[in-house]
Amino acid sequence: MTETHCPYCSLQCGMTLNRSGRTLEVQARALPRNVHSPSEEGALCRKGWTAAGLRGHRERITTPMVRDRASGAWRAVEWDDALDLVAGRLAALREAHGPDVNAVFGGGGLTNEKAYQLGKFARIALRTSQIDYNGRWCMSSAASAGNQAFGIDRGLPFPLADIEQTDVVVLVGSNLAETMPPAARHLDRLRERGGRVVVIDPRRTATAERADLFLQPVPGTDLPIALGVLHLLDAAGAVDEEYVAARTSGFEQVRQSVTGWWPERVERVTGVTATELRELADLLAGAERVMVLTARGAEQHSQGTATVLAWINVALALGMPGKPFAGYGCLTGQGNGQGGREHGQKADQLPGYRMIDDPAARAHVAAVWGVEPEVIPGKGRSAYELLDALGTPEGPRSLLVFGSNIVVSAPNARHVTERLESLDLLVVCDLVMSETAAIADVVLPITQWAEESGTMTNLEGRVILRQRAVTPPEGVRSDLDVIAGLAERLGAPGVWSTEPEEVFGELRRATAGSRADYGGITYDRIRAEDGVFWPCPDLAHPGTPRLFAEAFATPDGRARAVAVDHAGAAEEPSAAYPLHLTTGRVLAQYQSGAQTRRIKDLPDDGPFVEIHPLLAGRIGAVDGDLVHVATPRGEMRAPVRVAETIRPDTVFVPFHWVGANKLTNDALDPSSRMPEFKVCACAVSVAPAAGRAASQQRGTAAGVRG
Ligand SMILES: Nc1nc2c(c(=O)[nH]1)N[C@H]1C(S)=C(S)[C@@H](COP(=O)(O)OP(=O)(O)OC[C@H]3O[C@@H](n4cnc5c(=O)[nH]c(N)nc54)[C@H](O)[C@@H]3O)O[C@H]1N2
Ligand SMILES: Nc1nc2c(c(=O)[nH]1)N[C@H]1C(S)=C(S)[C@@H](COP(=O)(O)OP(=O)(O)OC[C@H]3O[C@@H](n4cnc5c(=O)[nH]c(N)nc54)[C@H](O)[C@@H]3O)O[C@H]1N2
Ligand code: SF4
Ligand SMILES: [Mo]
Repeated sequence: MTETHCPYCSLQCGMTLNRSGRTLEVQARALPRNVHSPSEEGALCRKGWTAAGLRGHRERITTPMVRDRASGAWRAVEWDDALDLVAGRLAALREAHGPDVNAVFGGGGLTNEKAYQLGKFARIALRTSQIDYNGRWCMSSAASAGNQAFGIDRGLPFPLADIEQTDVVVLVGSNLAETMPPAARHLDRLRERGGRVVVIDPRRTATAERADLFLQPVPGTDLPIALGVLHLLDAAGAVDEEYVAARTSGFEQVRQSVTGWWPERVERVTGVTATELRELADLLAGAERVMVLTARGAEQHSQGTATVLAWINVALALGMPGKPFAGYGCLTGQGNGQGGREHGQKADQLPGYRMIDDPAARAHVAAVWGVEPEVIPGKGRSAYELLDALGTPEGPRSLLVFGSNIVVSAPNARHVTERLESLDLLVVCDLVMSETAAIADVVLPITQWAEESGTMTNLEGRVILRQRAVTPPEGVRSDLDVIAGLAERLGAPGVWSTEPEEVFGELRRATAGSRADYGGITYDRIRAEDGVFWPCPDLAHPGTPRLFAEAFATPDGRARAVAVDHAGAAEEPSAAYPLHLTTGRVLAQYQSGAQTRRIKDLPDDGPFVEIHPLLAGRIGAVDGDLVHVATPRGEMRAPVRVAETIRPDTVFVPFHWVGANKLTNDALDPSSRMPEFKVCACAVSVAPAAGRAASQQRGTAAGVRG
């Protein structure tokens, strides 16, 4: 029996794994029994229950593979040969073009130990500045806003169960009933207590079903909603002036900036009526405690950072951040979405959120790594900019991918796939032949979840431990082994342990004294305490479940209210592309689907296009018809799902299958470099030939029924 956590999302639900013969049985495990938050009964979603389905799966890769470019044929090779080949080519490229010719792409699903070691590997084994990761496409706008407003980026500055104790929770662009199903019980309990739930989403989702107030805006207009709410709060005298004076800076500019956002103007821009907006403002003005939570719906925009800042301003105006059971938080997404961004996978950061261009930070980390600070390169390119530069005269010519299925999940994916194909060398470490692995030159088979140990930091900033429960399949190695094997072959300085607990020891030293200080966290403590919240500077420190009670992490201790304005989506509807396209998730699939599409106990109905009956009527489609969706960047076909729950001017496509991202826009947020996954312009029509076939079938079915 092994105590561990789910392999998927940032909730990191507790699990117990039991081996019986060849099968691995999953049980929900109560978690956490932490003195700072109410104890929670165990719960898992469908993905968690079926997580053992990849164990012994016939599609697991169990030997390194090399692909012949000319014929496309794969051949199995020995590990030593594969690592020699990769290290040799990386060294030769570096010799010929300099260290920035090699690039690394990481993931927010990697353990803290892997993320840490990967950042170190890029900087002192490859000596490249070119490393970034898929978290840039996840919560980076909230991170950038959190840093600006609070001086720190911890997704939730309080335990998740605090939701139950607030009075009003506003969910801006989160569908947590489908993306973190066990968390929905917090909404239910809040409502049982008499609290209220507000949901803002262009679709009436399973989460919206739990809402007391549901606002259904045009995609990309959460920012003006926040401006309008603040306008009304100020007009009603509902701003907590004492708090604003004592705990914030910059609020007067913010107040000025919302004077023009009267409700009728907000209605014209967002589609949310003036009445609904007033209802929201009244609800907030009358509440003792308010919690504003954003997720990808609000953040994955070219104005994502500004949107989050606008909602933080609402929370500040109400005097909430730092108050018990209130404030602002971001619901991070990936299993290690929080820890994955703290330890140096980001192009501009070193472990512990130390900035790569800060001399003191470089000196601290260099000492831990056993190198001179000058060895550490400077800032690299952000995720999309890195991919966009691949194979260009100025850009990298090799890419090592650890924990991302770029071909499916990157925006403007057709273009990105072309860039990947233009590389001299593409190496993918994965469990399965993902769509990205399939176009690589070398694929290295990696251990998974129950086959290895390591820490993860969940959406609350709680550091937890995944423990090895089973022996990995023969031929498969950990990412830590790959990193160490390549570092050694590249003659890298420093220590390259393959033992997670040893790597964690080094990570503790590297983060000591930083914002995300793990100095006092050990594997034993995590086991004994069911997780430890950072910052935790020393062994005697209890950890920090709640931030900001006394001060914010800014130099003057005040939260910064930053005035922002509405710029709109990078691409507005036009005559040729008259509708809004948005993208997102369904309960049964995870991310690019590389793992969940292969699990036989999870329903995989394939991609679909969700539209409103009015739109369906206009284009002459009925449920199940094959439709064609086009944007200026690409097109896809999939069966249509007609649903009254979506705005009539909006089309929704889940991104778990190839296709959705051929459509999406690669416009980037100026500060977070987040691509605009959540809105662009599109056109939808019934796909000519197949549409006819579908309606003929329907005719037959109707005939039979008649
Ligand atoms: N089942 C499942 N769960 C997951 C994942 C998964 O792939 N599958 N992935 C995990 C990860 S990495 C993440 S980041 C989280 C994401 O968790 P969420 O952010 O909850 O997921 P999404 O479906 O991407 O987006 C949420 C909602 O945003 C809405 N939306 C679209 N455009 C807009 C807009 O302009 N404004 C507003 N307000 N809403 C908008 C969509 O309709 C959708 O219902 O989920 C995690 N959990
Ligand atoms: N259109 C659209 N696109 C989106 C989004 C959206 O809402 N809309 N959301 C974005 C968001 S929030 C995210 S987080 C990204 C996620 O998208 P991806 O980065 O593609 O994430 P995954 O599908 O989780 O990919 C993880 C890959 O790594 C493998 N893997 C799992 N564990 C390990 C490990 O320990 N080591 C190694 N080496 N490999 C491992 C898996 O098999 C899988 O192939 O997608 C983004 N793309
Ligand atoms: S909610 Fe997330 S962590 Fe929990 S079982 Fe489902 S996928 Fe796993
Ligand atoms: Mo994500």
